[in-house]
Amino acid sequence: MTRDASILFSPFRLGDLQLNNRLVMAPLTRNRATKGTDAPNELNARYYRQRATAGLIISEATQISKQGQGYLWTPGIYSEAQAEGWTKVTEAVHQAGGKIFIQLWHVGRVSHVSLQPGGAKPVAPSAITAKTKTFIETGFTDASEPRALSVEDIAGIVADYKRAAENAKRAGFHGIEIHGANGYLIDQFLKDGVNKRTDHYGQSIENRARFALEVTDAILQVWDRSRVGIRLSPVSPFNDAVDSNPEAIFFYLVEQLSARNLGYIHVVEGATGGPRDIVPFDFTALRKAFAGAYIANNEYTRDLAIDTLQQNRADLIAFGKLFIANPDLVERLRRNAPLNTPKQESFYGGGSEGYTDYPTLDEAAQAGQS
Ligand code: 8OZ
Repeated sequence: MTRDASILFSPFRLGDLQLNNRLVMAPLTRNRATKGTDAPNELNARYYRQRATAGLIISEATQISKQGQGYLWTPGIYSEAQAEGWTKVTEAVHQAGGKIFIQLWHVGRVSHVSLQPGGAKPVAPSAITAKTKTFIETGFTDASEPRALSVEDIAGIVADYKRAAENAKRAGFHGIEIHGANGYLIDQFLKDGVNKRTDHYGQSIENRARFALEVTDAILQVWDRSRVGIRLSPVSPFNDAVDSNPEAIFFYLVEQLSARNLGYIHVVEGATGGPRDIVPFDFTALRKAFAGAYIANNEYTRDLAIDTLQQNRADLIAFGKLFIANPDLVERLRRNAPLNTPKQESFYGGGSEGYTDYPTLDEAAQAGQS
């Protein structure tokens, strides 16, 4: 098949929502919320507005509760100040003609006592410490030992998701993405390397998927099904979350989500931010098992995005690092123009540098002339 870039810029209908193109801004942790309140601010609004030509923006991961936080200065959506801060962001994106979903996040065991309410232990399906790092006042540090959740605790967290979903509606988002990927709480329940529970949340596939589906169902009480998606990373070992048989658990989960007519699944294909072929997994079959839209992610290039859409292996393609470095990524891909290089050292924390100062093509051309 001849490669034809026009498919990248064709509109897509996600339920009743018309997306202007097939290019999604992936959720990206940037650690630049307001210190003290973890509320989004004007700088964050500017950053998202700059990227509003994406067909859909997924917000950075946003904690549903203080307990759900695992890194410093990530935004929340559980307080009034946070909901007001997000309203500034959504208004900026709407004014620029964009669409934005919020990614709802509970980190589970990927946290540190210094970030937890009252210095408590982080929570997890089982009391097993994650071999991973988190980010606190003194820099990167080992995740703390967690405590295992009780059944009552789990019900409380599901209620926190629902309240966060209500707050997100008031804050003007177009929809919700549930963060079910990358070794955070939902993924910790799904994967048998982490979940060692012996109650009805552990062992069998149905039991390990229960928490993900309870969270989904709570959010579907607040939002129309076409406005809700979930991000999954079936084979990613990120944050020390692995499963002995990813196809079994993830096909079951996706069939259950399909039966609920969820709007989309957003799949990290391979190791998060790393090799796409780390473990054999039939992502095309996963897509076929799901009735809604499929957003593909992980190390996509322009060519791979075109090929994947042309071969009908995805509906939408999410770009992470390329959207950090290129506010006008859509225009650059349209013109097949050179891309700015992402600066890793300014990904997490800081101010406008490496955040809102990446030039557009037009800005770069003007700077070149002067
Ligand atoms: C990088 C640093 C901190 C958090 C994810 C939310 O991987 C994250 C994250 C990524 O989903």
